[in-house]
Amino acid sequence: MQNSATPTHCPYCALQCGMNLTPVPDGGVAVTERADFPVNRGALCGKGRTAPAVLSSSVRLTSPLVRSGGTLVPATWDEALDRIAEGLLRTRAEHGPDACGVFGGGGLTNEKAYTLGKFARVVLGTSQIDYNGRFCMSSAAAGGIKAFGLDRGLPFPLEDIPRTGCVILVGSNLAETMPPSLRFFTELKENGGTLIVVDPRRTKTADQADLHLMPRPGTDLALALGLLHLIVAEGRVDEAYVTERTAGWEEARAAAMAHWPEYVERITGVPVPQLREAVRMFCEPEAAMVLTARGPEQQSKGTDTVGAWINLCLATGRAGKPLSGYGCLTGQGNGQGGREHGQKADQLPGYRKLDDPAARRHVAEVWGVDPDSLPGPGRSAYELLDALGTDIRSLLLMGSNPVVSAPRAAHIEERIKSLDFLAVCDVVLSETAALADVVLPVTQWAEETGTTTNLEGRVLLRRQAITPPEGVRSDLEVLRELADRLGVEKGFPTDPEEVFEELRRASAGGVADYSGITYRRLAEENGVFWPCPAQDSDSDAHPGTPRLFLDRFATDDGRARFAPVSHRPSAEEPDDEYPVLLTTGRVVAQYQSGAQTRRVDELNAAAPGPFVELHPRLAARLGAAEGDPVAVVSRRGRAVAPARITTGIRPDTVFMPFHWPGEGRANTLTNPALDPTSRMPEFKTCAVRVEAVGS
Ligand SMILES: Nc1nc2c(c(=O)[nH]1)N[C@H]1C(S)=C(S)[C@@H](COP(=O)(O)OP(=O)(O)OC[C@H]3O[C@@H](n4cnc5c(=O)[nH]c(N)nc54)[C@H](O)[C@@H]3O)O[C@H]1N2
Ligand SMILES: Nc1nc2c(c(=O)[nH]1)N[C@H]1C(S)=C(S)[C@@H](COP(=O)(O)OP(=O)(O)OC[C@H]3O[C@@H](n4cnc5c(=O)[nH]c(N)nc54)[C@H](O)[C@@H]3O)O[C@H]1N2
Ligand code: SF4
Ligand SMILES: [Mo]
Repeated sequence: MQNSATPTHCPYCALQCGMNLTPVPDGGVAVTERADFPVNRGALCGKGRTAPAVLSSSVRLTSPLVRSGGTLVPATWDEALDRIAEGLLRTRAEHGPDACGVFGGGGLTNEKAYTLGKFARVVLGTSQIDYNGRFCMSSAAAGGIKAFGLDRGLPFPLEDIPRTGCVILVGSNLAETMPPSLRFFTELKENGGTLIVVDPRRTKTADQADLHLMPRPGTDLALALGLLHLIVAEGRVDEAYVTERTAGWEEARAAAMAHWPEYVERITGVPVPQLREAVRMFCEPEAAMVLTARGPEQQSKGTDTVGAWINLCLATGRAGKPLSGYGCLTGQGNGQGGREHGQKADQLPGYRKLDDPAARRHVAEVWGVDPDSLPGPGRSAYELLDALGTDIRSLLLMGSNPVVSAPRAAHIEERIKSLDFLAVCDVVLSETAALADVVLPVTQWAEETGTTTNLEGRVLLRRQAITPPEGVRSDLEVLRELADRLGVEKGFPTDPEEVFEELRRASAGGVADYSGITYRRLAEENGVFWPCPAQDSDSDAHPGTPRLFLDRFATDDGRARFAPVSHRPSAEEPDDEYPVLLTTGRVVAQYQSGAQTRRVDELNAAAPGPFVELHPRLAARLGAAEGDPVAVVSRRGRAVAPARITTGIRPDTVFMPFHWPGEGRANTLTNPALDPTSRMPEFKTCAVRVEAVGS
């Protein structure tokens, strides 16, 4: 490969920080600064900085593995691919195409996500495909589509944040989950703007806030309704904007008026004076933003909750205007693009709907198949995992580690074990790969080229910087080989640019239109925002769309829709048996299920294992001291981890990060209650009891 630095992007989160990869004498690469990418301007978190460690052969898979006599043993690529083809063909012959499941990931490049969706529909003929993004931002996507007619995480670039007047950051701990982005918020404050953070914990992010609201987990819907009530009561509604650019205000207004501040204080625990202060800070400046992340979204009422926060923006005229708006901070490396090109149960490329006849015709033509041959929508991620071993007998999994990351994980682990056949493509032997019948070792990030779409909707080119180790192949090569073996010899190119060219055509005219984007443009322009439709000639190329909705929303009539929502309790509220609320999330040094970051020494030293964060009052009741093991018990199971005692959490709440398997696995406890629209599980709220261990 090249000897000089290759400009590319981080393999982990949705910021997709720019970095250079420079070859080092022993054959690997080092991460060096790349200052020209506006999102991070050279800054990186520890995960990005240490990402090359996961390229090393010492931690990764370099040979296919097949199960033989109960253990995984090395095999040739042909043996392994033949076994997968046999497994899938047998399931299809015995139980029909819908007994073959496919599970993808929001970390996969656009090219991989697109090809995986096409593989499921065209080669397997199954409707049963979904992906881990369902566990991530699906409630914000559903809320955004309802309100604006379109889901793009941020409708503006991050660089707009420092110039607005106030940001309400709801359930985001971006100081730990997207550290370089904190700069935009410190610049906001330097410019005289204010930051409100809504989080039941006093996080590193909340430390930066001018006002920190600390609601009980699962009560953001009521909180937003209470703020809207005050906005109406204090005469702060932008009536002209509401009339001109929105629909549904009367119903939303009536719902908010039923949530008077004292009632909201009782539900949320946030004192009325703080509600009033938040309204003042949000309404006084010219422009303001609301940004949500997983805190309010990973709830069984996540979609309605997002709707309630959008209502605040609409009532005050803070959407579809410069420096104002609602945005969702999407999480995974390709969390945005991964939800646009067809690995989602109900979706075709270009953010088209699988049940829309025109969309089916368009995509079927690009794919060269009969529209009637395309299956309909399938099950959502949790429902799909829950059907393993019963309706779904074989699974092909690419880019997720559900044994650690799925809700009610002990049950899902059992479902996975009950499959007739499991094939996993991964770079490392994850906890889920360890259960597979066949594991295929794939190339990653620095070893292959591909595009991702970051949380701003900016499509980016990740360039190959090094030659992959011997023995691994790309996900695209895997899908091509399997398609061949399943009798589909055409339509599965392995060159990412060729796949992207097809994706452009498949997305043309769709909501997420990439047809005007080329690899050449991505390289030259440092990313292009979608929608970017193709134009007749290069000279009038579409510039891309950094800012959405300035003239109209993407609804049929161009108006945004208020959400007619009311408070409702979480699926599980505390009771005598389970009196405490558990919420879950992340720490800065580990990523997701930890499959990659738990293999990096520097990150393990910083975050060696799980813990239970609890308030001193709760710790005193248990007789637990700092570092003592405590057990957290829910209706799903029991987890044990050391106590971490802090006054920075509500006394009625405990917090566990979810990055580890084993005894301290947070997802042993979590509740798979699903949001009725987005099918998002309630990762952020369940009832537990906390016990001292060994006393
Ligand atoms: N270090 C690191 N960074 C990451 C990731 C990682 O695993 N590790 N993952 C990436 C991905 S995929 C994602 S989705 C993002 C997630 O990014 P974030 O959403 O910032 O991460 P979380 O820690 O899951 O949740 C954020 C906060 O929500 C709070 N919270 C819990 N319950 C509630 C509630 O009911 N209401 C409110 N308002 N807040 C609540 C938690 O206390 C937590 O501080 O991070 C991305 N970046
Ligand atoms: N309790 C609780 N649980 C949660 C959450 C929470 O807040 N609380 N958050 C949820 C959220 S937001 C998310 S996004 C999920 C994420 O959870 P997971 O879906 O488990 O995500 P990762 O751990 O990133 O798993 C990605 C896997 O794919 C592999 N991989 C990386 N790159 C590639 C590639 O290019 N090709 C292939 N084939 N494999 C690759 C990695 O090695 C890893 O094993 O967890 C969810 N689970
Ligand atoms: S913030 Fe996200 S994209 Fe940036 S270096 Fe860290 S993990 Fe990578
Ligand atoms: Mo996520």
